[in-house]
Amino acid sequence: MNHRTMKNIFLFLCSLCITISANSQNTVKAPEPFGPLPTQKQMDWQEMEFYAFVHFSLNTFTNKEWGYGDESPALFNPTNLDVRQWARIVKAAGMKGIILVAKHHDGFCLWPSAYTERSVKNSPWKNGKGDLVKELAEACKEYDLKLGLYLSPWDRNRADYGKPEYITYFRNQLKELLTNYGDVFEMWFDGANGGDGYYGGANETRKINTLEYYNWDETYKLIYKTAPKTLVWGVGPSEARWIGNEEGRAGKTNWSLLRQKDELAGKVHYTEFMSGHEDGEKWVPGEADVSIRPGWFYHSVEDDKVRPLDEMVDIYYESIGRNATLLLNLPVDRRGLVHENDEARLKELVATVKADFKTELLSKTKITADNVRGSSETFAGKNAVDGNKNTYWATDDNVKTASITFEFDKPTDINRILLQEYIALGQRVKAFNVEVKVDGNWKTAANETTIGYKRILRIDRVKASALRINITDSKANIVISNIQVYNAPTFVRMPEISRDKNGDVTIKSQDGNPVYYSLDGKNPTKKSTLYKGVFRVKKAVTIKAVAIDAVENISSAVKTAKYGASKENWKIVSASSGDLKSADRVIDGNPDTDWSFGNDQNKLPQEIIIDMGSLLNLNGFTYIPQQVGNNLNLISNYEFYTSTDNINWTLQSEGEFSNIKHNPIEQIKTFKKAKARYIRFVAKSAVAKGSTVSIAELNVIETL
Ligand code: FUL
Repeated sequence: MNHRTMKNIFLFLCSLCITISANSQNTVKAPEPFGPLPTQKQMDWQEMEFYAFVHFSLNTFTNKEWGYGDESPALFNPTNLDVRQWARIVKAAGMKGIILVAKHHDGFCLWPSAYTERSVKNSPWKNGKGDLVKELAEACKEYDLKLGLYLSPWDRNRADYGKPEYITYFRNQLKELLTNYGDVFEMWFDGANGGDGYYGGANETRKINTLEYYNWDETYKLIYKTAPKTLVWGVGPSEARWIGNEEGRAGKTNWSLLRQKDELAGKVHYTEFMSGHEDGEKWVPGEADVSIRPGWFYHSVEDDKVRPLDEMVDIYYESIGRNATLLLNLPVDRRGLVHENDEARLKELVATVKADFKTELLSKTKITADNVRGSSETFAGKNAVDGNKNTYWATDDNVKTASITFEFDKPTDINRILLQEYIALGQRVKAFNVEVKVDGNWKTAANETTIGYKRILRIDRVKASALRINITDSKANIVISNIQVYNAPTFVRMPEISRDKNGDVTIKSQDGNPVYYSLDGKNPTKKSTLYKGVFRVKKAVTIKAVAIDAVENISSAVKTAKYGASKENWKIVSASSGDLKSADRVIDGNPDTDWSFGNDQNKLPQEIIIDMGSLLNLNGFTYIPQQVGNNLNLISNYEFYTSTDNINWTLQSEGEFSNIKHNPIEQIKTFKKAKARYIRFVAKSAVAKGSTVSIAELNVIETL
């Protein structure tokens, strides 16, 4: 063989090598999809991540959470309604859309429906010429936001509710909403259904079988025919599910899958929605809904009860950070505006989140994955940090455990880890952990389960020279589209304040930081009184406290606790049943302890009488329902009486604790001023079937 021939053979072999390696690149196929998959509509929806809810209707003007159905449309009279203000605030917060409650359970419609007189057309707002859905649709367009709508399946006003005619009415309204206002990104069907109501004057209780009555299959067909781009949420064979609580929190384990067939057969308890079902047969991702205040509708008594920043930040991490979307309610007030306090809190939340995710730290690291699909660049570890949502790190078929390691060029402070699966191919990861290399030693920083579309972990800050993600269990081979790491600024948590029956105040800082407080209503600083131990304040007082990180000199948000006069002289006089020895829990100042009365033998109503020890001027009371436990014993209808002598009683307030089942918050009821020494609280009906009811705390609202 001459030199030339050898060279030719050499060149031939080289080109063969290149071809083989090029082929091996090209022939490494993408992973096969696994299990139930999202539709494009569901993926686009999931990427919206954060959007707003607006509850604004007759309830805003009647100060209720649920209207009975007999309220006059004439009460709907906002003085300064400005949907562009809503849109501006929502847009500035980086939210991607607004879901408006077009009709709540009382049946009042915010658009001039052709099928009812119970709408804005019979309200003084714009002399009956207004159409709020239209106005909001236009504002959303202007601000590049998507519009979603809530149409309550339950209607406490309609005489035909419970009959087939109502279903025709309901579907007609659906058609109106889905055809007259442009694209609707989400249609929201709430699960609350059947119960007492006005029902055209019948004033009775009507129970329906939600799953059968609405014939959801037909209703959904109609929706998809009219508006194929609309994603349907909630009851029926929906494309997204409730997260199982109204606190905006998803489970740490959160599958975007659901055994929806079982659910439609009534076999799934709603608490399972927090985590979905690993073996679910359909892609039904979770949406976490929560109001920025305790209630869904605006109540001026809640102006100082806007959820604290600490809670809002937790909600963010426990919804969007746990593979759910976040639907945050802004209850529009009687002016027709998002309240200043709510806007301010939202801005604080957004600023915190922005600061937390300011600088990504992995993109400059050295990356090694211990398994890369077909050893191909197309599926290498670097694809998880390239900022491209369509590229990913993937492992070989059947490789369900694998590690990816990131080495920093120098030890780096880190405390946030963000992971995303490439969900177009299904949700796979069942378990993973995170290790950090500190001072040359590997240690575990987190042990977790699912990832899904997005998972964000908050870990204690560590100075790591390297980070390793170990996927320890997966349904199929691993497909990770994004991994990011951040060093969020120190977040100092607010202190907890509690006061017992005798007026003894305890303040606890959660991270052992020093606490400073004030009793004069002013915001405390480092110059205020340093908390050194329990102190006593018997009179009505507003306590404000902050924790200050001693090292970094960073302050927490201000914790505010308002108390009436101490309950030192309060005594339980009598109760119609129950263990009286422990009845003191109703007045012990601690919402985490409760007292039960009534049981299956002792039918409701049941009542408790309290002596407050002296004559007080009252104009309201609050009932804190049982807070601790799984099946809470909640009161749904009540009467509240006052007396100066424990003989003659005056009924001051009666009614329902609306929506207490899904949102068991402190219930605040106000009435006209009354002098009283004794109060009598009657539980008329319970949420659960039995007749055991429970009270965590009763308080009175004093007036001058
Ligand atoms: C609940 C309803 O009953 C509430 O009033 C509110 O609309 C909330 C978002 O859903 O179940």
